[in-house]
Amino acid sequence: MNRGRTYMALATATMLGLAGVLELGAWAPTPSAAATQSMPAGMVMAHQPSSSQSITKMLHRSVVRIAIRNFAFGPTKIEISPGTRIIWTNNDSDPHTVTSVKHIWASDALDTTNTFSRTFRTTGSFAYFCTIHPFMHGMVIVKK
Ligand SMILES: [Cu+2]
Repeated sequence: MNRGRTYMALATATMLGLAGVLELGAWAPTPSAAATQSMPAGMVMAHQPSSSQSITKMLHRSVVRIAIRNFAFGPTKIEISPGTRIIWTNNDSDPHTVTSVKHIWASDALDTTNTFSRTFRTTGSFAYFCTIHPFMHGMVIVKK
């Protein structure tokens, strides 16, 4: 089987808007074959693909930065302490947004080098995505 060709097919499927189907698997307890294969395909190229299970712990910091690069939030899934301010910076030439899945917050479209920040004061899990590219997902976990 030609893995490269499979990646290309998945990347093409993503461009055609099937990303919604693929990304559902990314947050499932057991990542589906489609989800694990889709990660290195088009979205995360120069960037080390983080597994859907990995959580980057950035506890007890006042400020934490998340980069938006190659159509992905990095780190994708982070754990912070209450009161931490997160600053997202768009490093892509395409615009992106940082938008809460539950409509708790919504950024404007960020042009290249633009930033968006939010201070997380309450505990919980906060999923977000890019409204322009809905396959771009991130998660902020706030834990005491
Ligand atoms: Cu985007």
